[in-house]
Amino acid sequence: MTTPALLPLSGRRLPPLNLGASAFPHHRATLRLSEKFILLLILSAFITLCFGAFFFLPDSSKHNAKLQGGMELRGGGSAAAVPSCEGKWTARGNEERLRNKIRADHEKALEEAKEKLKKSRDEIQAEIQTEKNKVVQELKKKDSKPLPPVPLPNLIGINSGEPADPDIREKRNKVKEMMKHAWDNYRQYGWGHNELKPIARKGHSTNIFGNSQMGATIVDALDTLYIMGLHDEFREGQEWIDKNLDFSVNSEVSVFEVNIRFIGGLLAAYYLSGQEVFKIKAVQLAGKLLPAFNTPTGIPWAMVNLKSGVGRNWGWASAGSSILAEFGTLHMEFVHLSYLTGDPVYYNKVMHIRKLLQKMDRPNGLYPNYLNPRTGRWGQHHTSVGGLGDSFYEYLLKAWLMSDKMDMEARKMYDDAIEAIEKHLIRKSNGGLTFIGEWKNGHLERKMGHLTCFAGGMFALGADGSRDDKAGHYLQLGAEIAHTCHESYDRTTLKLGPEAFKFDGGVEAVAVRQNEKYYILRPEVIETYWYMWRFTHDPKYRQWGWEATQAIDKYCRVSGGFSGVKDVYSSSPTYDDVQQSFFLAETLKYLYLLFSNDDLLPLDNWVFNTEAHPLPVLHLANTTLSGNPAYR
Ligand code: DMJ
Repeated sequence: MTTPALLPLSGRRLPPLNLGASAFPHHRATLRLSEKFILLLILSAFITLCFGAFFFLPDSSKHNAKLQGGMELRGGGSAAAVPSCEGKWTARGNEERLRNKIRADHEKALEEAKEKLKKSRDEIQAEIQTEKNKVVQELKKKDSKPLPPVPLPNLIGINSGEPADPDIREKRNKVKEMMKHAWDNYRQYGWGHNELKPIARKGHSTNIFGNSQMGATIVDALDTLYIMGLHDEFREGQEWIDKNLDFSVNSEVSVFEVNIRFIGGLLAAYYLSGQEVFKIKAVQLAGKLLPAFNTPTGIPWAMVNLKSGVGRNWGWASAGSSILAEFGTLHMEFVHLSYLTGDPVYYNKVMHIRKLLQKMDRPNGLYPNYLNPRTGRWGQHHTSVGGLGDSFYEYLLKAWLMSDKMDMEARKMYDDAIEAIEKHLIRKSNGGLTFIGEWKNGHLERKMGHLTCFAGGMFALGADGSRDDKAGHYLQLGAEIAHTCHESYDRTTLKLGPEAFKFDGGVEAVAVRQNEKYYILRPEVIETYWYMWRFTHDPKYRQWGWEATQAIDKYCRVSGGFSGVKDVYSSSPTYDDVQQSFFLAETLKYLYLLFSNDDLLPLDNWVFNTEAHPLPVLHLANTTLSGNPAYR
């Protein structure tokens, strides 16, 4: 450190200290100089000590010293800048200054509080809100950082598909008109809510979406709007998502539903339109789902609170179990998330689930619907290709398809599962209808759900590439399931399928219990018609699809949208007053595709998630699918 006081003393630079023999003739002068120099050294050491002491004081005293020094300086005297060295500041003086400072601060705070109190409650609330908004904006800025660019997969066939046949074109236009009716009414009466009550003409929601208005219908409908060429409506939806879709809400949602509808919907909208906002939102939401995987086994909870990250399972599930169709229906979306972000975390989560399932014993080769995420043990040995099990099997097949048929591990798991299902769950009724029953309490329940009807399409989709080259067999199985499910529609008054139907005691493809007679605008039967149409081009599938279109338009359409009906066997049906988001995402999309050419979303390039959101095939290297995170 340079000591400024050295210069004024001599008025010039001091000569170097000379202690050699040649120094003696100038002894006196040299001594005087040395004395001066020593004095200077002592003085400079003293000053250095003062500064040093300041820096080496314990924290609190340093703070006080700074505080007091600062106060003195502001008070107008520079002499007190080094007070302790001059011995001017006694302990009492320090205390006094500190007390004054505290007093001044208190007075200032009191003044500010008085000012605040003069303001009205509304003004205070507005101020708090402004502060909150600032914080939220800051967080949003942080969250919406652009993601690293990745090469987009082959996105072909995202437009048109216009059929040449005028009759088919008319049918397709009818479906588009129905979509417009559903959307416009939601737009008018339910905008921002999750779903619509088309009769009460107001918003609707269920516990799967939590207690927040997350615009489920908007997100679910986007890609259908896009492929139908409803671009103004698509843009409205995009704008709402951009401005309003916020996941920092204290809301407990279903991990599965949010994944298939929101993440699937956002990813599909991103791939189709190329708009970054959808990708960013999908990634933000996925981050909020990750805490659900914090269980002793890594099998996720069914529900997670988006804000706190606390997860739990449905109260009704066997012994606190997670559900096969829920934790087993994440793979497609999570692989895409890792692909788009370059972050292996999503991929690792779903691969962990797969590995765990591979290691487990399976009764009769079947996967039970319930698995306890704490113990890693199966719950009740119930197996279903309908509710609670369905899309787990679907995602094994689709994992293989979306890896460009490289993920052989998934294909093997699918083949094994399907063989066990065929052996233990698929039967022919007395009247010759092929059905898929459910395994319950050690025996086969001869009942099939509407949900199970998706399996016809799945068998057809998986025919190519099947073990022992049984393609023909699986295509035939798909056709038989399609036929059975069509019968379940045809044997009703409204020509709409019941929620579940039996093959027992003379009953064939008909619902027996009152609480199984409803139709809630579900897509599965139409989904199977569409896959069968794509693989066979048998005109009966378009015919059956048209029957369903007319029945929906006749019995489910109301002036405020579309509603489910409570009894498909009644000629005067009552409405359930819910327009489900999957009606726009799936039912109308599959109908539209059924009356479009095959070059719209070709199945060689696109794989539909279980909510009918198309995701492109990823051309991933084989090695990357066995646990290597470097798959981009
Ligand atoms: C949809 O949300 C999905 O298809 C899901 O896999 C099961 N069921 C509903 C529609 O019925």
